[in-house]
Amino acid sequence: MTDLRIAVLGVGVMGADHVARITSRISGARVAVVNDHLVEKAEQLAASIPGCSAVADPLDAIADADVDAVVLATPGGTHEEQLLACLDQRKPVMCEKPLTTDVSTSLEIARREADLGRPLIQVGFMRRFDDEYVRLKALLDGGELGNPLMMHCVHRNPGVPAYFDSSLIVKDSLVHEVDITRYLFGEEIASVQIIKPTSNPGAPNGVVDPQIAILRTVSGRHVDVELFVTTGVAYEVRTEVVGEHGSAIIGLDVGLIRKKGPGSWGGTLTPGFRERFGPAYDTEIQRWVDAVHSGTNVCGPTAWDGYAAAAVCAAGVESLETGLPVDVQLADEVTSAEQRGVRG
Ligand code: ISE
Repeated sequence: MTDLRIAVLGVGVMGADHVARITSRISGARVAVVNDHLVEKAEQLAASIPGCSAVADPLDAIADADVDAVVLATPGGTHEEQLLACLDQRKPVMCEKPLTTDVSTSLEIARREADLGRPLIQVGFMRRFDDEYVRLKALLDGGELGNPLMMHCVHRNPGVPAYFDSSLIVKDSLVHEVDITRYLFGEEIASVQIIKPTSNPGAPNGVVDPQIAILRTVSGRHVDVELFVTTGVAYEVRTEVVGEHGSAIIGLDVGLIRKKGPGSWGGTLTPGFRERFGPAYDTEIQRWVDAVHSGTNVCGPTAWDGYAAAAVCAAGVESLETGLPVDVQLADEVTSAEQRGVRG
């Protein structure tokens, strides 16, 4: 089997991470091309990887004859054009969330891919590859908790980049709980409400943080999410499902607990999402590489999942304004896409 030749577009935080993992931990693939709007950064990175070149234009990188597949880690605003180019070139693509930055273009992308008759786009909702979430899903699917009734989630970041605003807390952070709710419960989200508690004085001026999101699924299940992205403490993602016959919780961060000195004990806090979900990203990319080799191209969240998440987040952003529950508007194809079994 010859190595899959991957172009990584955008080599900032996530892209650089993917370049490192493909180069050192993923089998059956190598980074053939890198691209970034900071051309010098891409050139420096390419120079450190055998057989890799820097291509200045992302569309040229996608069209490059020496590229078999693409990892998109560019800013969301560029995804539409780059995904369309991947579809035109029939090249499999692992797209970091968001699929695109608005609902209508996300739907357009999912429809274009469907018209081609074969999946090419996987969306980077990495939690589906995390060992704890996989075990929680298996527990629910095995029926041990009976019918799941509620889910309580905590999503805390020690801090976020300076460009973060209140709506990004919905579209960039809550989007993970949106995807995991659809994944764990296997049904769509019908409405979203965002509640605004007293703001953290440490949050940048005008940014509503924390937020509480209330999601209601089509069958009436309740999901609440505490979103707090300026805690200054640690990366904390907890998920507790409560069912008819008990409950299950993940994300307690209980690694090694050490006792030291008089009167003190404790463990280590997780600093960020790359540390918390590092093994999940490795699994996600390895399985995706294997799926591309096998010709199935997609082994996880699809373009339809990316579109559905965008639709739920759009309702969330509307609720941020009004404080009221907002119904999610979904195109009919979402259900049929799931029935075709393309959902991860
Ligand atoms: C970031 O983009 C992520 O994907 C992280 O998982 C999330 O915790 C963070 O809030 C986002 O900004």
